[in-house]
Amino acid sequence: MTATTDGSAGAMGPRTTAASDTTTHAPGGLEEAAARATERSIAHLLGRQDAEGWWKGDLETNVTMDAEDLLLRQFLGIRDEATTLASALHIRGQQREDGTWATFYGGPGELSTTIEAYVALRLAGDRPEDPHMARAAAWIRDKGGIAAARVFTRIWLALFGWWKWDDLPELPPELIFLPKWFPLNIYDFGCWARQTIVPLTVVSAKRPVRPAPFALGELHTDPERPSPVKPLAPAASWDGAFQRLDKALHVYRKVAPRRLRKTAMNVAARWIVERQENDGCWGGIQPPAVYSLIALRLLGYDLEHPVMRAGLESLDRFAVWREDGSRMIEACQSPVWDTCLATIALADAGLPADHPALVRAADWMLDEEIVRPGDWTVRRPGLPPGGWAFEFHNDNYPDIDDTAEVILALRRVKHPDPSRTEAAIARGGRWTLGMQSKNGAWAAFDADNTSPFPNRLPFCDFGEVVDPPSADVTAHVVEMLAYEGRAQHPRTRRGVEWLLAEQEPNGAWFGRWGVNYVYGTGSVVPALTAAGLPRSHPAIRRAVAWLESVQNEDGGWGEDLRSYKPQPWLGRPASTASQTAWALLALLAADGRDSKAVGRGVAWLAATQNADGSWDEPYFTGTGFPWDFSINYHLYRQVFPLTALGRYVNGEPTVSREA
Ligand code: R19
Repeated sequence: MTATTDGSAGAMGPRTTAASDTTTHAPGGLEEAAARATERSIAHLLGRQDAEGWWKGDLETNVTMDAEDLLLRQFLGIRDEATTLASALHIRGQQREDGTWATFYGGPGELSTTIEAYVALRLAGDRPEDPHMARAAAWIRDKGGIAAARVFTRIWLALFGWWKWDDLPELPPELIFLPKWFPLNIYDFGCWARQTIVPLTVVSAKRPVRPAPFALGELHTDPERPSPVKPLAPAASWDGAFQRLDKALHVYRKVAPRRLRKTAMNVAARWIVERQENDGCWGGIQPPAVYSLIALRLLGYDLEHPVMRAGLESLDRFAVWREDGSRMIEACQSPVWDTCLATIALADAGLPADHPALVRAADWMLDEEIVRPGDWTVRRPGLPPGGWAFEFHNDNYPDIDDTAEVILALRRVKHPDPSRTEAAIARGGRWTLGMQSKNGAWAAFDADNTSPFPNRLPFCDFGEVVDPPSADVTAHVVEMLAYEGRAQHPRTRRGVEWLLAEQEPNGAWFGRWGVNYVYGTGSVVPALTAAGLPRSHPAIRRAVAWLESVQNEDGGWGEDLRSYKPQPWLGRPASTASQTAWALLALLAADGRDSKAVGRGVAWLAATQNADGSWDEPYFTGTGFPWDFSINYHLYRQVFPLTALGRYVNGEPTVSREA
């Protein structure tokens, strides 16, 4: 169980603070203010390092996590009163005036999340006639009720008979037999979806229904006809073709050879068990753990089986207990990511390379290196291992983003055993180069995970289910390769070419794993300059012009999750510490500290810092899946401002030049 690290979530209103006049008008004053803010921020970050050397901020998402945790416990018959009440306290605390729940701070009500939260509160004993519940139910009905919810939500409801299994897309377990070259085989799915879908094939084949502890008629628009028939798209369209495939699979279900099905489920069970991490979880993230436990239970594993016991124990580690007695479930934990970013920030801020905190961090990161093959070998069979995952335990899925940033971080530390660092960096660099996709760019977990088919399945109506290359990850890799002295390596050059081709007409880059264009642009520009592009390069000038055009009046930058929507939100997103820092990283790399926009941004950071050296950030600036799943990384508001301030005060890190 993780102790709460801060309780700021949800407590803040929109920020109105402007940078103070004294700092914006006096350049000498600004440098002093920046230096003071840097010192305070260093102290704050050092105070939050674990004795083992890592940092970890809470990873806040939305109440779907909490609701599904309770529904899982209900399904397995292990839901207890204390856990239920603590979760209900958190869920109630996140409800808004209009009765809804959102997926990010200040966002609009979201139907599936609101349904799941409502059901979880009913499990906790809240009554339909309670005003907060009646408001939620009325809103749910107004939006189309359960019938309009995403597939995952309706699966959860089907587990208790609140939805008909037959009215869900089919996901046959025979999927596991498709060879690696065949469309829709499990390795065509992104690793997070793969680990979720394999157990769900078992669940949807078994179609279990546990007794419902209460009725849910109030969540249907028409309780007499709960599942309206959706019209079919034209057969010649992709949607129409996949709808008909789903109809065929519903028929196949009735005629599927029983021996084949049984074998498929056994193969799936073995696949799942082989992928359980040594701490009992699956892939370091909560959703696969939840569905794997249900699938294995349905295949006869009892709760005392070592696999099940370890799995159930790992679930408790996703729970953050807060001082008010509430319990929040993290979708996953970010210690490796937080630690490499904190190390880079402290080094940029001027901590000596042999500072004990940095050496401890490097030691811990070196111990976290993954030296065995994982699922990524399916697409890169000959490649030797050597990378880092995002979480404490996720050895089967190292990711390219973490590996690049860990290498950048290790380079900043003077470790007493340099040969150890060198060997780890060499393995990580080789693995990263080998994971380049065919198009010259890099994705998060896999190479060439770009099939167009998984997203077409009626089953996949939530989030991303493939892992194509992105500008932010590619930028981090290019930056790392440049600092490793490999800016001229043909693979680096291809990455740079891909980035240049990906720039949006307005000069920005799309941010896949952070919100959004400010993150993409803040990642790409420092990578391009590190790789040797002149500051006068047209791509860099266009990026600078774009960043300057979206700087807020108060000197900071902010971008709302709504920028992922085709019709961008026309509100004025409030400045945030992490996004202001990302913009500054780009501007500092492009124009240096004398830029006027840089001065105003640095002044905003200095003026909004808390007395203890921290920043507040209720806004979500991390991305799990664009729009559908957003993350508030609680350490982003500390590490990125410190990196930006550090580079303002001390200049850019030095790039080693090729021999
Ligand atoms: C950069 C580092 N990154 C490259 C790693 C970021 C990890 C983010 C945490 C992701 O946590 C998840 C992952 C998946 C899910 C799902 C889910 C949705 C659809 C399907 Br199909 C399967 C699973 C739900 O919640 C998640 C959380 C920052």
